[in-house]
Amino acid sequence: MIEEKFVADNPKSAYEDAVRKYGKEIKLLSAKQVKHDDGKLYSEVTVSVPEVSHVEERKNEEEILLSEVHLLKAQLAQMQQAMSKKLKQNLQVQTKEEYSATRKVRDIFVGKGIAPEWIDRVLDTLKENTILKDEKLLTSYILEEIDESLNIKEERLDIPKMIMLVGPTGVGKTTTIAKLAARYAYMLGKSYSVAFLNVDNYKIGAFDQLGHYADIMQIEHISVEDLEGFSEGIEALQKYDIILVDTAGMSPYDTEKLIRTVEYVQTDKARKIEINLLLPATVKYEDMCDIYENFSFLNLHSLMISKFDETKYLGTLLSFMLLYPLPVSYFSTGQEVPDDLLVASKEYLLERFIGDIEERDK
Ligand SMILES: Nc1nc2c(ncn2[C@@H]2O[C@H](COP(=O)(O)OP(=O)(O)O)[C@@H](O)[C@H]2O)c(=O)[nH]1
Ligand SMILES: [Mg+2]
Repeated sequence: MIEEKFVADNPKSAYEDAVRKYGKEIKLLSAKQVKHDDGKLYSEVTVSVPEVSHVEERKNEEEILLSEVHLLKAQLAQMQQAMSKKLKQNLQVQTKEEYSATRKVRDIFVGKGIAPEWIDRVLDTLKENTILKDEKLLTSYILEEIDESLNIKEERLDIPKMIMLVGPTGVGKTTTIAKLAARYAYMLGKSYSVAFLNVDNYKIGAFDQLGHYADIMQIEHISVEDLEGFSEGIEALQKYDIILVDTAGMSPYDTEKLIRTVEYVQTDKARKIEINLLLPATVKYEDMCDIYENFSFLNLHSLMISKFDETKYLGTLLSFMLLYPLPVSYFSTGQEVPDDLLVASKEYLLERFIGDIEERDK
């Protein structure tokens, strides 16, 4: 219990000062008027504060409240920190998921022989797309992209027609020509008149493979010794709907002659010559590109692919088709004449490629 004296101009304001300081629980002990040294009259109010603890309590309460507020603030800050940490972790997990899904799918396609540069080009177009986080979706998206990008040449038999097959030795040019002849002459709704022009100047005494097929199928065929005879041969076969031209694997010297001859023939408006490069599905990517580069000056019209039966893996071939724009017309799927020939189709390529991917996935 303390006593305190409050001084003011009048007793009322002195008392109010006391209340302001200690609250209404104070007890009025005395109130008097006193003349001070300055000669003025002042009111002196003396009060007792019954429970000092109250004041302390209030002070304590304030302090407690304040410390609670501080505590709360600290807890809030902690919570915020924890939340943002968790958020960050979640984000990291997401990008990790995205990263691993994309990486996994990329690895599968690249492992299957699809050119990394092509895959990366596709993935680049998907930046921040949610597909990148989903292996299955991403795989089917890439397969769709492959499907869309493949360039397939429709089979069109607008006559008169002349198809020349070029390519390295042993890729199946002569065999494919025999299959095409059988197809055009006997296996379509309409029967076309077909003739062979053989520029495959086989060695004397060697087996005339094309002549053999011509005999069996009763197909007109002319063999020319060299490229000079080529134009004469075409002249002689003008009445046929389709002329199929077989060539040998060529030395650079022969190739030069071939270009000149082809240029000469191509100026002949009567019959356009379609030059087809025959590529085996079995060679590695670099070889495909090399073969293509070596023959591309011939102004290639389209591509045919042989030896599908000799490989399970089509990634390399698909890569080549994705990066080189030449349309593909026919597939050779074995040695059997005339059965092992297919008109090129995306379905065939993708079916085999997908089968291959699934097999790997198991
Ligand atoms: N497995 C397989 N062998 C083929 C295919 N096409 C051709 N061949 C064979 O490959 C060899 C060379 O064929 P050929 O037509 O003489 O090739 P060319 O030198 O390019 O005329 C022959 O034994 C053919 O039977 C094919 O698609 N698959
Ligand atoms: Mg041949």
